[in-house]
Amino acid sequence: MVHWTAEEKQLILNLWGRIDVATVGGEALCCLLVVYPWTRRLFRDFGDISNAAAICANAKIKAHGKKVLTSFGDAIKNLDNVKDTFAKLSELHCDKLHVDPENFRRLGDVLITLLAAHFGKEFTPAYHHAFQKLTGVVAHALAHRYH
Ligand code: HEG
Repeated sequence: MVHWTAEEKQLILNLWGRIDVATVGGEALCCLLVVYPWTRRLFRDFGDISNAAAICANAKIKAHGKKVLTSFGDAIKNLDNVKDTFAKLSELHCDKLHVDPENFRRLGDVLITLLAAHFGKEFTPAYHHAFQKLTGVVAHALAHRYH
């Protein structure tokens, strides 16, 4: 089981409380689909996702990005029990959607890149470490059904 220090928890809660999940969520999903084009396959029925401009202007993509990041927020509320928190979501992503678990990691990396860009100097190595750990835990929990 993952152990969180009080400092790590505090860093995560602090930063999370200051982001707009709709904006960052939309940007994160947009970046994922632009940088890793094969992930677009899963979003074929979301309308026009044929190029970067279309993807980032697509309201369904934005709404879904918000949903994904809101769900990250649920993990943050349950840091000591992310596996159970994501049990149903893991079933959905693994059994039904067949998402390649590498993509959970990729989304986590995209998210960290966006946070670093947004917070600049404030995104110290301590924040980086805490968020690296968080995205790893989330990816691991979502991929649980594959293990
Ligand atoms: Mg997933 C649905 C969360 C990564 C593709 N994702 C969902 C839903 C949530 C969620 C909360 C809605 C579930 C529901 O309707 O009951 N996703 C989530 C998280 C992460 C993630 C927290 C974190 C890494 N998802 C992810 C990745 C892909 C993906 C990397 C694909 C590359 N998700 C995906 C698809 C759906 C969801 C295709 C269904 C969308 C739809 O048709 O509405």
